[in-house]
Amino acid sequence: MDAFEIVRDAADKIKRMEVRGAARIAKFAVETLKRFAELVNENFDENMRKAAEILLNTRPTAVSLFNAINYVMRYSGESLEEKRESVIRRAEEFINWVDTARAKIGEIGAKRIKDGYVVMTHCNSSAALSIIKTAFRQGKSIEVIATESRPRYQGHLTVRELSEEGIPVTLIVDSAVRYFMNEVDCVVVGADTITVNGALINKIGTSQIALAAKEARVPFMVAAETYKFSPKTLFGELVVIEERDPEEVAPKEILSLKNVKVRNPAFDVTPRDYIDLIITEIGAIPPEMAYIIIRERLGYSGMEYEEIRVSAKHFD
Ligand code: RUB
Repeated sequence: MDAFEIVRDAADKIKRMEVRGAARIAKFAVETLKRFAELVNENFDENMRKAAEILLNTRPTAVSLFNAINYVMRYSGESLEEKRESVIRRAEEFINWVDTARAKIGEIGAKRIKDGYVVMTHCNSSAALSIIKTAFRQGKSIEVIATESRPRYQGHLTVRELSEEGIPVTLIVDSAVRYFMNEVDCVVVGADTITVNGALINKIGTSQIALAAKEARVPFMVAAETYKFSPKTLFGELVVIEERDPEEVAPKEILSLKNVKVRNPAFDVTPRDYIDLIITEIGAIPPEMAYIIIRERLGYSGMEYEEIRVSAKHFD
């Protein structure tokens, strides 16, 4: 495969959701950029930029993809070899960030899960599951309630993963969340994006769970690596919510009915008032601290918009 074919093939895998989940998408995009940089021998800057844009124009909502690509694209060097080495080094740094952050979130978050807890989770988040698995590995007897997460049923991945780990898990339909909430001790979900004002963007249905949790006084925790915080929201941009093909949610005979519209948003927004804690790899923080993370951890203070090297064309 030639270098651009590798990138287009990777972009296709992300679009078709063969590779999915904010952390996995970010890591996969960075691995792809690294492979690309190893193969490119001319017009390095221009070709890197093109490859970065192809990858960015896949899924619009998870800021992890944007942060990952921009991390790598801040490479330095004068000669081709220096630039190539810098891309490879930065890509490896980012990959290491993904892996170590997930483990650290597991350690920190597990302290909030007590022996005997019933934990509800939604979709399939590697960060949220890291917390649940760490608590279980510490010997705590816990149970999980997992939503199926229509329309793509990522809940099936979650129950499979938990079952392999030996963790008792109950699968429920998304609309049964309120029914089961009184049996739940805490909710743990992942994040696609955290905005500067501490709102969470995650799999569609997350905000309903947060609402039900608040009403039932059940703590609602978010597991989010610091690369899930959005510098773009600091500059006033809104997060684009991906709306997918209606065919994912309704059969053709319904889609062809007169006067019927079918919509399929993939994510929703949970306001910060519904979030008790965000578990990051650098600590458990209240959502109000999102700005500090964007400024101090990601290094954007609002002055250096030009520092953001690559933006998705279709979604801006
Ligand atoms: C996945 C989803 C996950 C977050 C966090 O959506 O909403 O909760 O991406 O996952 P999709 P992780 O399946 O549409 O990509 O913690 O693994 O990054």
